[in-house]
Amino acid sequence: MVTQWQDGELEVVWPADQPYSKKFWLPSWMPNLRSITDVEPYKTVVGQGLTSRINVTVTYDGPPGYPEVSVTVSVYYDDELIEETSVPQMFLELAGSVTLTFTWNTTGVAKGSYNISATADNIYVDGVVNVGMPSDIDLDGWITIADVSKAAMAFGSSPGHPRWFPNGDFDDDDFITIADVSFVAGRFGEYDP
Ligand SMILES: [Ca+2]
Ligand SMILES: [Ca+2]
Repeated sequence: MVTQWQDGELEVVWPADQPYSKKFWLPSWMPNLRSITDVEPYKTVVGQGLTSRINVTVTYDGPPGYPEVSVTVSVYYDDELIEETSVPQMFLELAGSVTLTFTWNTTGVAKGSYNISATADNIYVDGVVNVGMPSDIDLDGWITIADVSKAAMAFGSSPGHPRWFPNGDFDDDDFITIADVSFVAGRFGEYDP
């Protein structure tokens, strides 16, 4: 007996003396069940040559037994690939949703504003990250007291803290330390050529 449960899903049940059934997914109708549901860059401003992390959440929203063994998750700035990785399908089905952290190294990336997106069975665009002169937190082309004070005001903070300011975490270690404040203070007076 053959039953169609939904578009693209057929179940074949063998006669009673052969107790066995199998569901088939028809590739051309395969739905977007492994969806990117969130893209979250840690920073909105990153110094050229420095790194920023990007969290990408992929969610499985279908019945068990999806035929693919893994899903490839790719993250992009505009049309350029940052990195891709694959998640085992079985793990995704068990967990329901998985958040992956990618690291974007902006070495060689032109200064400018970029849309961040990720793909799995779908594409999800979220968040704009500006690549600028390192330490120029406010993107005005100069390293001024405004930039220094933004980092200094966040001194001692980490994620979850009310003064946490990821754009000032130049070394991406989840802490605004003396190293971060020194990084911007040491460039005081520089301007974007
Ligand atoms: Ca500035
Ligand atoms: Ca830091």
